[in-house]
Amino acid sequence: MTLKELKIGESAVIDTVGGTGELRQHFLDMGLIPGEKVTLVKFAPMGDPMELQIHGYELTLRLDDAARIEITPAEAPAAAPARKAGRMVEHPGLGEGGRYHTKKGEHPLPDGTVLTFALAGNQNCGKTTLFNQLTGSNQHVGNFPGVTVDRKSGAIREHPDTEVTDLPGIYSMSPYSSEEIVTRQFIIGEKPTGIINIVDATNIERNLYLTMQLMELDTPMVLALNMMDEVRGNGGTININEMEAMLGIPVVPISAAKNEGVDELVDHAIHVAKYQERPGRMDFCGEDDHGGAVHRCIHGIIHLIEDHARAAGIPVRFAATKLVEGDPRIEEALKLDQNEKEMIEHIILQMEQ
Ligand SMILES: Nc1nc2c(ncn2[C@@H]2O[C@H](COP(=O)(O)OP(=O)(O)O)[C@@H](O)[C@H]2O)c(=O)[nH]1
Ligand SMILES: [Mg+2]
Repeated sequence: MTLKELKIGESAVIDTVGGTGELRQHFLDMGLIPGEKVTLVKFAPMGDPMELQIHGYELTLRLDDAARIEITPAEAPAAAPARKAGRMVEHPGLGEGGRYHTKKGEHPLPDGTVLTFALAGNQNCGKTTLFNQLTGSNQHVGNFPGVTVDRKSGAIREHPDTEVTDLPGIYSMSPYSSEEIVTRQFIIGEKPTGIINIVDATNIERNLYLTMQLMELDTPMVLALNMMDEVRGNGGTININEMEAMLGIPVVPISAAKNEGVDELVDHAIHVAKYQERPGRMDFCGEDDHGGAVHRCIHGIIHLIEDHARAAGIPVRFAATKLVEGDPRIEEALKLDQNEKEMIEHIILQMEQ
C-alpha cells in the first residue's frame, strides 16, 4: 500500500521510499525515512496535496509523490511521554572564559574586518523577522546570480562592520530546489565569516537536520533558537546547555517577533566570527552505529578527497557526505579521476552491505 491511499486520521509506518536521485533525496530530507511513523491530517481543499504529521511536525506532500512511498498501516502514534520537570539552565557563556576557544591559541580577525553572516534556516522559522530586527532600515535588495531569488543584505544595527544576508528558507543542503542551490553557493562560494542558523524551537527535531549539515561546512556558527515565546506560552522548556553541549556551538534562545535575546545573539555571532570559532563537533556518525559502517565510509572518503576538496575550496566533510548522497555537482567540482570515483563507489557499496 502507498501513502497516497491513507485515510484522514490513519497512521502508517514507512517501508520504502521510491523515486530516484534528487527526488528520493528530497523525500528523505523531508523526514520521510523508512521506519518513521506518519499520520494523515487532512487534504488541501482541492484534495491535493495531503498534509501529514511526522515526528510532531507537519509536512505537505503532493499525491503523486505520496504514491511513491510504500507504507504499512499502524496504530496512531502514542502521545509523547511527559518530559521531566524543567530545571534551571545556566546561560551560554560568551567564550571569553575560554569555553569555546582557549585564549592562548586565539587569532581574532583584525579590527575593522567586515564580518559577513549568512542567516540560514527552514522556511517559516522567522528568518525575515530576525533579519528585520537585526538590520532595521539598513537593508539593500539584490539578486543571487542566475536565479530570481531576492537577496537581502544589511549591516547589523550599531555594528557598521557587519553584513547579514537573509538566505531563502531550506530544509537541507542537498541541491533539490533553486533555494537550496543558492544557499549552498552562497556559503561555499562567498564564504561568510559566520553562520546564524535560526531554528524554530517549537520544531527542533525537524530543524536540526539542516543544522547538522550547516555544521559540516566548518564555518563559525551560532544557533538562534527562535519562537521561545511560543514554547513558554505552551508551558514548555528547552535545556539550552544540553543542546550546546550536544552540538558544540552557542545556542541563544530568542524571540525575533518580540525582539527578545537578539542583542545577545548578536554578541555571540560577532564573537564566533571574530575569533573564528568553528563548531566543536562535526562528527555525528558514531563509531558504533551500524557497526561503524557509516563512520568508516565517510572517513574513508574524506581521506581520499582531502586534497581535491581543498583545491576546490569545499569543506571536506561536507563534500564527503554529499558524495555519499550521489551529488553530481560536488563530484564535478572536486575533479576526481576515474580511479578515485571507482574507489568512492566501492567504499559506499561496502557501507551499504
Ligand atoms: N510567536 C512567534 N512568532 C514568530 C517569531 N518570529 C517569527 N514569527 C512568525 O513566524 C512567521 C514566519 O516568519 P518569517 O520571518 O516570515 O519566517 P521566514 O520564512 O523564515 O522568513 C511569521 O508569521 C512571523 O510573524 C517569534 O519569535 N515568535
Ligand atoms: Mg523569509
